[in-house]
Order: sequence, then C-alpha cells, then structure tokens
Amino acid sequence: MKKIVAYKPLPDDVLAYLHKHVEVVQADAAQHDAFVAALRDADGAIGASVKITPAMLDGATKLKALSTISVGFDNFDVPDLTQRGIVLAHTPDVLTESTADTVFSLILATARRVVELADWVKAGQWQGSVGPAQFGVEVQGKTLGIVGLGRIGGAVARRAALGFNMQVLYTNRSPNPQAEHTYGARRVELAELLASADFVCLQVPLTPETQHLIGAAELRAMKKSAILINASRGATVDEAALIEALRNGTIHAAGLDVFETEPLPVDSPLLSLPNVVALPHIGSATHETRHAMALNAAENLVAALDGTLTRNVVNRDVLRK
Ligand code: 8YV
Repeated sequence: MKKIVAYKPLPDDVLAYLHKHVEVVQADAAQHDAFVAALRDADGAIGASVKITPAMLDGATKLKALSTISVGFDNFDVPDLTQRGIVLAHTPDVLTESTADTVFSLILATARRVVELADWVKAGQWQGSVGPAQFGVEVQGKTLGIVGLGRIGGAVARRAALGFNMQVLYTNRSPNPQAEHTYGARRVELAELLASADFVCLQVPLTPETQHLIGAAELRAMKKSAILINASRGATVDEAALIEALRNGTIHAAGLDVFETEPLPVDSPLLSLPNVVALPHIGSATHETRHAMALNAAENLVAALDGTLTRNVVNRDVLRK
C-alpha cells in the first residue's frame, strides 16, 4: 500500500476514505525535521497552509503527488515540483461561492461600518438615533473593480451585478466573455479600474507578477472614497503603503482577509485603524466548504497516486512526462 503524509487534521470520513486506499501517517509540520523525514518516506502528502520548499523535498525520492487543501498554491515551487515529477493538485470550484461570500461580507462591512458600529453598541455608546457620524456609504449601484476575474472573481461579479445592481470593471490576462455577457462586466486597464472603482477587489493568485501589485502609486490612483478589499493573498498589497494610505485618507477604508504575515501580529497598525475590517483568513472557512475541500483534496491525492487524475492539476506538464 502506498504511504501518504497528512499534515493537517482531516475530518473522520475523509480519513476513512484515505485509509481505504493508502497508509496514512499524520505529521505536524511545525516539527520541521520530523515532517521532512516523513515526506522522505512517503508517496504523497495532503495538507495546507505550510510552505513546502525544494530543500524539504530533497531525498523524498518516492514522492509522486502533493495535494493541497486550497485553491491557492503559492506555498509550492511549481517548476521545481514539475522537475521532480511530483504532481501538485489543488481544490478550485468547491470554495468559490463561500469565498465570494467572504469578499461580499467585507464589502458590506467596510461600507456600512458593521464591525465598528457593532462594537460601538456593545460599548454602550448607542444613546440616541444615529447621525452622520455613524453613517456609511452605499454599496448598491456603485462601481466594483475586480482585479483578476477568475472563478472567485466571477462569483463576486455575479453578486455585485445581479444582487447589488453594481457596475463591474475587471482586469484579467484574458477576457471573460461569460462575465461580460451575463453581468455586464467591462475589461479595462488597471489604471482605469483604479481611477473609477468605488470598491477595488483583489482576486489574483500570488505570483512574482502580482506581488505588491497594489503599492503606494496604485493607492494614490484610487478615489479618496474608494474601499480596498483583499481576500486573495496578503502580499498582493504593499501593506506598509496601505497602512499609510488608510492613515492619510488616500483611500477611505479596507476590508482584509489576508495579510503579509499571518496570523496578523497583534501590534499591526492595521488593528488600531477604525477604517479597517480585518478577518483571520476565513475566505473558505465554512463547515460545508472546508469539508468539501478536504474530501476533494483526498480524492485528488488518491487519483494522482493511481495515475488517473485529470482535473485539479496545477502542473499538467508532469502528466505528460
Ligand atoms: C486556506 C485559501 O488558505 O484555498 C485557498 O487558497 O486561501 C484557503 O482556503 C486554506 O489553505 C484552507 O485549508
């Protein structure tokens, strides 16, 4: 029987499924040396939220498949895996809707100051009907700029156009005819999106090209009234520049589910800014979606080790080898 390393706790039924097909060794990635030793003795591995460096795979000569319980795969050096003949599988699709819900909750929470005002009520400050000091800004009818219109961006566009009557602008490497046709989305250059959008929403994967895609110049190019939403990866935004922009009123507010360092350090200036809603990377974190992701990743791993995986493969070149 093939042996796999599970470096994240898995639901019982998913573990039971894996046990039917492979020998499962549970490992704690925080115990670095033991984790690397376990990888050296495994045919595959399943887990999430851990950077897997090339050095960690030296000596893992049996390893044929890695299955990440995430859609993002910035924790892996993909060309290196391809060179080693290791298939990398991920879990797109199953998390699209719950992540789009998180994005939309950040849009609403920042615009309507939901978290700030809920705290205000809890602090006993509500002593009469609210006035301009508590007013927010409208969401419906505004312009949403989506940077990267893939699966999740498309689900955000649907909510915006059909649910909130918003105009949707987007940037993407290739046009998205379906979003253009169904949601009236319009593909523009980043400069036009930044200048026109009331909400700028980042939906790109983290790559060398998208690292600090939004920096001081891009924040200055946004409207003073604009709200930045990031539920992609923290490093797509230059966080120091964002903190400056939020302090100076260069932009109005930010809704953030992701940060350059996670967990967000408790002394981060972001935590003392009233115009920031910070969430603990909950994009896909519902019981239903996290279960679906774990099962999907387990199925991906078993199929990859069988040589039958055709979907959800990040580095298709390996299959052709
Ligand atoms: C989590 C995510 O990071 O899928 C992604 O890319 O960002 C998340 O869903 C996590 O890996 C879940 O296990």
